[in-house]
Amino acid sequence: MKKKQAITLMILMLLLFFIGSCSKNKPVLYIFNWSDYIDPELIEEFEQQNKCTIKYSTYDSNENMLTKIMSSRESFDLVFPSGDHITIMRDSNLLEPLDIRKITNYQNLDSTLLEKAASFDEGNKYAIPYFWGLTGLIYNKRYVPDEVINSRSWNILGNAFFTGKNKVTMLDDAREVVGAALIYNGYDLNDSSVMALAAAEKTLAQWDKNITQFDSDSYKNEVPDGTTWLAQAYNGDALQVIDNSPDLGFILPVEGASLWMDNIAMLKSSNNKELAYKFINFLLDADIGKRNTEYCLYATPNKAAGNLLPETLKNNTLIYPGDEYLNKCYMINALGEDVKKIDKLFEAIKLN
Ligand code: N2P
Repeated sequence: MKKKQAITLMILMLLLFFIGSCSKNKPVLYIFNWSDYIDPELIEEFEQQNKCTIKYSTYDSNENMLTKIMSSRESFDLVFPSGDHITIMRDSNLLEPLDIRKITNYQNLDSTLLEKAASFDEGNKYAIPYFWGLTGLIYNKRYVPDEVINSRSWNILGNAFFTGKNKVTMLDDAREVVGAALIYNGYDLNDSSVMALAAAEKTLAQWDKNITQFDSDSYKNEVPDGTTWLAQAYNGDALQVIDNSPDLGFILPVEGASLWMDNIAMLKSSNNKELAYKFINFLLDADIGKRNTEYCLYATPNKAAGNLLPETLKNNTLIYPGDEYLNKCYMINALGEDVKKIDKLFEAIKLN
């Protein structure tokens, strides 16, 4: 009996050792992405297909992503910066030039959008377009009457209806907040001239009377539960929560909106570039891209994936607005040193 027990124990120990060494030997891919920006099922699928582990972390702004990358000892393989941050990170020598030959699904990308991406990534060397989108306003119809929304203007943020109620939020993002005020005043959101910023400052001082916080994530819970009634929001994030609640609405303001393209980029410091290439290629697969788009509800730059989308999604003008609206929108560009003027204005508003 004792002998039997000893043998069972030995087998158990061997088994544990085997399982332990297997998972230890599994390659690990470190991914750093915006929150709510991938269908979680796809992560599991990739792990199973490639017998690897994905360590997935999220951020809520380009600025926070960059700070963490520069300061943390953790090294990531793939990040998802917006266009202006591709330029900034490329110029800081943080990005790995991509070998397109290793990305066989690259041809699925829409060539028109690749041309647009070349405006922040000359020659399409460092960035693979992931999703593009626009920023607008999400609101809860249970609390905000139609009369307040009817103007469909950015200036709803300053409506006296909200004053003293602590029910309005804006994104924690200098380019988005100052950008909305610039667009409202008829300026390009990349305009950092004294005149443009003075107009934006005046508007923001007005809006700020209603703003309770600058936060890029909480509105996704707080607008549905009524803690917040109106919030500046990324279109896809807003549509993800609206999906579950008929009380919620989202508008793209009449004056126009910010337009951004987020991208997959590989860090120069990546320790697992081969696996990172595999993950990029996986995301660019037509069917995977379609499923990811259906989950995230952002516009896909993957033409093959886009073709597979259901008509309701293809025709959703809050995801794919027509040219008439897009012509009123501005892509957030890298501004070099001038961005400091925008950051300073934003910090002053936040301190108020
Ligand atoms: C995803 C938000 C990404 C949009 N949650 C910001 N570029």
